[in-house]
Amino acid sequence: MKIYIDGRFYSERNAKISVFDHGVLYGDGVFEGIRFYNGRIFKLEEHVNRLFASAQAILLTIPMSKEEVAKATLKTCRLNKLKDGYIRLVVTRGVGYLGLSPYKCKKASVFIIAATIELYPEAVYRNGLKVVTTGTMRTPANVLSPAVKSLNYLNNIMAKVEAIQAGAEEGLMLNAQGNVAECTGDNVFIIRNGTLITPPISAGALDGITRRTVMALAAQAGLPMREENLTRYDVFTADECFLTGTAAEVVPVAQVDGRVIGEKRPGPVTLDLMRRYRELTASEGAPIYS
Ligand code: PXG
Repeated sequence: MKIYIDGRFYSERNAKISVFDHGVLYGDGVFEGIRFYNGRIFKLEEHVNRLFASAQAILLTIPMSKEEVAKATLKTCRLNKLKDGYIRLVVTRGVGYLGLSPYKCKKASVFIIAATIELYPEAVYRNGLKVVTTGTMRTPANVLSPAVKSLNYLNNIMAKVEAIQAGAEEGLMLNAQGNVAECTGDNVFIIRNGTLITPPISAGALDGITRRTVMALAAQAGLPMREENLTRYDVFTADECFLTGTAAEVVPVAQVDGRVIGEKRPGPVTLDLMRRYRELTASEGAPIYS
């Protein structure tokens, strides 16, 4: 495996970051998880744009242009001779001293890993996920904007731990008002009376690229869609529920806190959007080999 770090490629065992990097010391940095399918990176430009927006929000200067980041990402896939997989694109604050101030860090570091990914088992896409509500709530915007895809994932990780300990695959995270924000690494959608509903980003969700893609696919399919605050009751009583994320794609939810959702099996709207999403990922994206 060849890993990109700051303009050079390293073998897996030589790909190293300093213990003085503030990404390690404080989780000070931003990242993206990106998929590539059939030799094309899906939504590369959108991911690079979100990376730069996250960096802008935390006063982090990425020492490359967007075009350079996109090119380095494509090259990392190409050098690893991969056609399908998962990319982790990370920008850390860089090497500094002990002490919080990021102003002591001279230059941000950029690293890119292109690998394969373990999805949920195929059965989950046929039978649906088990989800539980977590006591750990989503970081409120007045603590750290949930729109920033930062290296601070501890609250999501703690929520994921709660979900796993409860025997579920995913955790449903609420905001400070008690409304649904999102899951630990995915956005949430429900279908009620033929309408697709998802919480607004202001409810405390990441502006998911898969979320946006699914909303566009719903519009193409002529499916009524709106953003609206959702309670747990709304999710429990939905006709269908699914999650979206780069890693998970579109994944049906079968059960939330022991309540069976709809007919338990993935519903027709979910199945249709899953199919449309797969068709799109198979045909669109920035070519790695050209
Ligand atoms: N919400 C959160 C909190 C996320 O981290 C999403 C939603 C979905 O966004 P995209 O743009 O991917 O549709 C994410 C991103 C994992 C993993 O291992 C998942 C994400 C990030 C890093 C790791 O499951 N999801």
